[in-house]
Amino acid sequence: MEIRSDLRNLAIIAHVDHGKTTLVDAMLWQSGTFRDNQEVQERVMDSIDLERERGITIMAKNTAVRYQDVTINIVDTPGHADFGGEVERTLKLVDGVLLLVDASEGPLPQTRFVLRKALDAGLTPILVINKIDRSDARVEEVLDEVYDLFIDLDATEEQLDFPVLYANAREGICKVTLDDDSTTIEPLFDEILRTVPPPQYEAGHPLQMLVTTLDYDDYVGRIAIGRVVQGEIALGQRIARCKLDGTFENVKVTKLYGYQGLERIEIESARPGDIIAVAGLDEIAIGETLADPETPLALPPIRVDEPTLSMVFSVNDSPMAGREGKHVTSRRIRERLLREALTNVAIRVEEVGDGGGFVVAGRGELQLAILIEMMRREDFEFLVGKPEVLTRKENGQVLEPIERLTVDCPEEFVGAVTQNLGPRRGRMMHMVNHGSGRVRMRFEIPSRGLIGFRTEFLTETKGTGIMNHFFETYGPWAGDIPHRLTGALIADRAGRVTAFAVEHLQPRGTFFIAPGSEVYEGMIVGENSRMEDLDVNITKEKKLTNMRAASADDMVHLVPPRRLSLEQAIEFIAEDEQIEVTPKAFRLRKRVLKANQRK
Ligand SMILES: Nc1nc2c(ncn2[C@@H]2O[C@H](COP(=O)(O)OP(=O)(O)OP(=O)(O)O)[C@@H](O)[C@H]2O)c(=O)[nH]1
Ligand SMILES: [Mg+2]
Repeated sequence: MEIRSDLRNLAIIAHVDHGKTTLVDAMLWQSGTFRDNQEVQERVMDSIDLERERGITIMAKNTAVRYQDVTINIVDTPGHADFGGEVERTLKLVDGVLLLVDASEGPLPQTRFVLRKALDAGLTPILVINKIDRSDARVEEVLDEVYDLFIDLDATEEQLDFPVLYANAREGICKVTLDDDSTTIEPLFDEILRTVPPPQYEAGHPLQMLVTTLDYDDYVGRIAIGRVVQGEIALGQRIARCKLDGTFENVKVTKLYGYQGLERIEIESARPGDIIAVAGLDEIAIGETLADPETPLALPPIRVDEPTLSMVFSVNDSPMAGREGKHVTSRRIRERLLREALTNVAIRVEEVGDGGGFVVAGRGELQLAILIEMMRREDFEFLVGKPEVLTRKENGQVLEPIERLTVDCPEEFVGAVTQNLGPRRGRMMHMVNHGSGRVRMRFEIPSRGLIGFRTEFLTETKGTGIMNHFFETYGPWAGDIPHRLTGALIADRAGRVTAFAVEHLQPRGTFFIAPGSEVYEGMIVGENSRMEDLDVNITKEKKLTNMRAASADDMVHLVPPRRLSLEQAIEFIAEDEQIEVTPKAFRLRKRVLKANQRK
């Protein structure tokens, strides 16, 4: 075996918000990637609009820095469980991982998920305990918890021998011991060079490159990104595309890129270990291998966990359809969804047929909500239905996805939270009271039972609770789970909402929309406090015979509407309800609009 001593490839993995993208900032700055006076945004790798708005990473991205004549390829991954597919596919690019753990929160569910994937892939870990500046940091304990986690995950002796570093990513400081006086990130770079194995390859082996990411460029078309595992690839070279169905196609490399900081730069050739992008391959897909046309050897395909949740996307047939969006036809929606399935390994799309729309399957509500949000920003208009879990049948038994849920909340709310989880079929597996006034509990719960839980949990714990969950396994169908216990308030005719009507109807429940909004028959305008649906005339005008003139006084009695976020709307809707998504708004509606056809 030969080695590339001038190269290291590593991924940064962690639970949500433990500081991955912030640490990459520090590595970019301190490796001299930016000019001193260059204006660079914080968390620069979070380059997608939605990532900046929500402060989370959605897509894994790679960058490269130079340190002491060594190129270090760094892959920043998302920490949220719904984007776990991103982590699984990018682990194919690297030989080592930086496992980041928050010095106060310690390992959390997604830490476990990503570490399990990394250990299974045989990658070499480096532990970085981050946020040591936090006043509630408990570094020693957290370190013990991480050892326990490694043991629990059956780490090998070698993997258990991981180096430990301590960091304040925000200040760009990394230390070998808690009390050394390092003021830079250098100890981290040194440890990476020492610990992460350099890429290995066989001299003279024919080309093999695994495609793990697709990108698109208006000029050069589809771009395949991945790691050269064996052999060399050069501009103009004829290569073989090993397709997923086992067939081959000969193609030519018309553009080749490498990475330097945040830029993609044109290169002439690449060698084993390099992370590169290849353009000029029209139909290339993730998981395919680019190989030598004489000896086309496909690499093992990328395996990711199956989707657990699906939603039906369909053409908007509401009375206000086509007013706010540009792309409204089934054909456009299909194209867009298929493109998503192509580039996103954790999304599946299936056509229902007969205009019934498309079943879009993913890892969770957030992942699907992000897709909906992206499409609406691209001027799409469509309907989505209630999320449903994907069940399986084994030996005649129906199985459903079961998640591991971790809840952390003040002691006083433990009763309320466990009571809420009962009917949702949550089973408590573990409970620790750190003695700090907060309690941490672990449950096993069907994915179904989690729909709508987050909102209720935050209300119950007055916003102080923290919860995390991720898919664990398929288990026997747990039985009925009640969804929403309330009915909907539904507009019984088209028109504009009046303050007069809202004032008289508001004792019935909570409204989602304000006076002046346009409504149509069958549109959901609020939540009934009772179990059944209620059709209401929300457009009623004050009778002219009523002599008292409308005054500002009338407005004072209106309770402000409860504006649902997209995620809340997804949690709220029942089976016979849909969300109408447009670039300007989302409206809730009954699937059957006419009141007399609904009963
Ligand atoms: N106090 C403190 N805060 C930090 C530190 N590192 C990061 N943060 C903060 O933690 C928050 C999350 O940081 P990110 O870098 O976005 O975390 P992430 O792991 O990339 O998050 P996801 O990609 O969404 O999983 C931000 O508000 C950071 O400013 C640190 O060392 N100390
Ligand atoms: Mg991030």
